[in-house]
Amino acid sequence: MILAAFVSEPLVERGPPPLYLRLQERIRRAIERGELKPSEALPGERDIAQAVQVSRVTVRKALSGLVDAGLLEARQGSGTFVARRSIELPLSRLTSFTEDMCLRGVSTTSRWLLREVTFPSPRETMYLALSLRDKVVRLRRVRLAGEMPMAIELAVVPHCHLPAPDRVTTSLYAALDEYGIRPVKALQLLSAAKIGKADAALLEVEPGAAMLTIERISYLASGRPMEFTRSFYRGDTYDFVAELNLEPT
Ligand code: 16G
Repeated sequence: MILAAFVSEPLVERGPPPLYLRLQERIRRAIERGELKPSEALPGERDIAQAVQVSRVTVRKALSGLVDAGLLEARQGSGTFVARRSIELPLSRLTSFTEDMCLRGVSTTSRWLLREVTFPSPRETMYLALSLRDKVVRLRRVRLAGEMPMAIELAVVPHCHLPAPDRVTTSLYAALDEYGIRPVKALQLLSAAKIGKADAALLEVEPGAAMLTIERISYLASGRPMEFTRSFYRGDTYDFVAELNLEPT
């Protein structure tokens, strides 16, 4: 069995802090560095104990402390796993991916899959209320939070609103802001799906894993649609929160 880097060296008793706390520190660091990924299984207690040369009681104490701290999850009968780190996103605020992540202290990057100026599909023409001669900018990206791929996002914007698509580096909304354009309203459609093979590779999950699809049409203050997006979010990294208010009577 190949053991993870965090158990590659024995822990040597050298006075305080106690061994279980030092083992916890190693696991914590391995999670922070991404050597242990969310939902990844840890080696069994016995393997860890042998590899770092401490007793199983010490390993159990270290793991149960990390389970209590929410960093690990103990699953009955199947072992100990790195906890899923899910990000809660509000459903009622019109923010961009970059702004949402920034609020959570996470930096974002994009892996570009497509950036083109082209004619819209019939559906896009309809969603964006375009004429058959209008062109659109089509952007397709894998959106990452830190090192982790979170979503695949297709954004379609009328070319007249984004004459220079190269201006979109990290954030589409920041680039639109530069043209003085900002959506003030959006309609979203949420649905559940299973991820296909090609997208699974992009999001580094197993084919068939659960996904959340969100389609959004955003509107300018004038009522004109300015963006159609279709995003596939990894089901294990997002929770969406909706705030519900009583309609004033
Ligand atoms: C969000 C929006 C998407 C928008 C993008 C802009 C949802 C479901 N979708 O992902 O419509 O295009 O933010 O993000 O919230 P950016 O400015 O970071 O490129």
